[in-house]
Amino acid sequence: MAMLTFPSDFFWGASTAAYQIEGALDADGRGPCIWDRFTAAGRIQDGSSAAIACDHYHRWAEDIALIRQARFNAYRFSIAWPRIVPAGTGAVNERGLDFYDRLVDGLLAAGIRPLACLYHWDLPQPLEDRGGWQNRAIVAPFADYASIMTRRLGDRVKDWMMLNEPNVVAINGYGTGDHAPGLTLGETGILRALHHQNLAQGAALRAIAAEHAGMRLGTVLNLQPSRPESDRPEDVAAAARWDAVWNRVALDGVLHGRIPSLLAAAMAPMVEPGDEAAIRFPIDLLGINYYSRMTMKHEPGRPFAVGWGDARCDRWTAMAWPVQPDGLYDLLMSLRANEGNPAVFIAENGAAYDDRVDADGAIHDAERVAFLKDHIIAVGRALTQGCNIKGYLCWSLLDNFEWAFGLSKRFGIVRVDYESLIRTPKDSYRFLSEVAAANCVLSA
Ligand code: IFM
Repeated sequence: MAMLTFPSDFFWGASTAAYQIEGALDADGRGPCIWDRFTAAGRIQDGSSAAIACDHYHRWAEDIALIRQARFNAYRFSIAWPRIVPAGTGAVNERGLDFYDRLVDGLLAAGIRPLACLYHWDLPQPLEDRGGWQNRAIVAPFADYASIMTRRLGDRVKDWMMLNEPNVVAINGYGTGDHAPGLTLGETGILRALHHQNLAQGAALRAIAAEHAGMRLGTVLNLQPSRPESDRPEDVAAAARWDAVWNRVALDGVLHGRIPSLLAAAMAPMVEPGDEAAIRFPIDLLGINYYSRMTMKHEPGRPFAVGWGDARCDRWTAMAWPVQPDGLYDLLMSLRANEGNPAVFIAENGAAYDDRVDADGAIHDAERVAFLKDHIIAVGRALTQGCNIKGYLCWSLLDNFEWAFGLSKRFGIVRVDYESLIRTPKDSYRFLSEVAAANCVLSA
């Protein structure tokens, strides 16, 4: 047994996203977003919606108490763009801003560092009606929204993340169509959505930096190492191409202002002179979402001719994702070796399981405890190797609306009963709370 101790300024906590927990979709002047439309079109697998979700919009104080009682010192939340600029451009909704004022004041009063994320997938529908992330004209509205938020909360919120998982927005929203807005535009649509997010992010970062000093600015990417299923040259090529799409467009964009060479030809029609400089920005903090590795194989007929391979793993989550904590270690080490060891934090890491509620109401989610522990150990090992890791936030504080899966997949360390809205901390909540309080973990 060895004890892995974390740096004294390491932060611990949980992440959430507005659309997945807030509910109150019609409250206080909020405008429609693409996920409202997608849900109304019957695209959610279990037929549920986020209309109430965890009702966090009304129960935020109770949720802050849960974070405080867990002895977490950090919390990442996202801001719902349609609450702030309901039409996507133009009038600002004061009552939307008031909600995030209350939330931030509550977090600070509880001694919790707020990390705000500007875009976690709830695009105002009027912007989608004008092409959404396919339309380069989205850059200015996003930068304006970033300025509105940082002017309002910047005296209290010092950590600002621009985007969450731009690759999923592009691939699932505009490629496979299983996320809002549900479009199937193939490779070109995927790459265009990625490039326009990069541009919007660059413009937002510059707008904030021009007005505020002393903020930690960053973004959140789900970097997942991509491996070939076999040594066959076509699988090796497929994994490399997927790495370029999934990881490198976003990572190389912000860190280096570079379009991956493998995609240069495909992206040439959408890249204008000056774009490479515009997407690069010296961020202070890179959020990493990690769930598993990706095993890829050549599959003609798919976008990029890449399909899923066989992961060969003996542990799986309820999302059918393999449990591979060593992939997180490898990823952190590769950022150290190849990217100049940037300051990073784990912005999401967690697992859905089919939790069982015992007769006494307890949820002994041993698999989730093991998942979190193994990944925290991977983070600790990477720290001992000199990786520049600042914090660990699990996904997620609460069971919530898991996008196209609706309410059927539970990622929370706190169970939410969607009838009564009662919150019940699971064993994983207690585990993470102990790790946070001790600032160390026992590694087998
Ligand atoms: O729920 C999502 C989150 O919104 C983005 N990252 C992955 C999570 C689990 O699928």
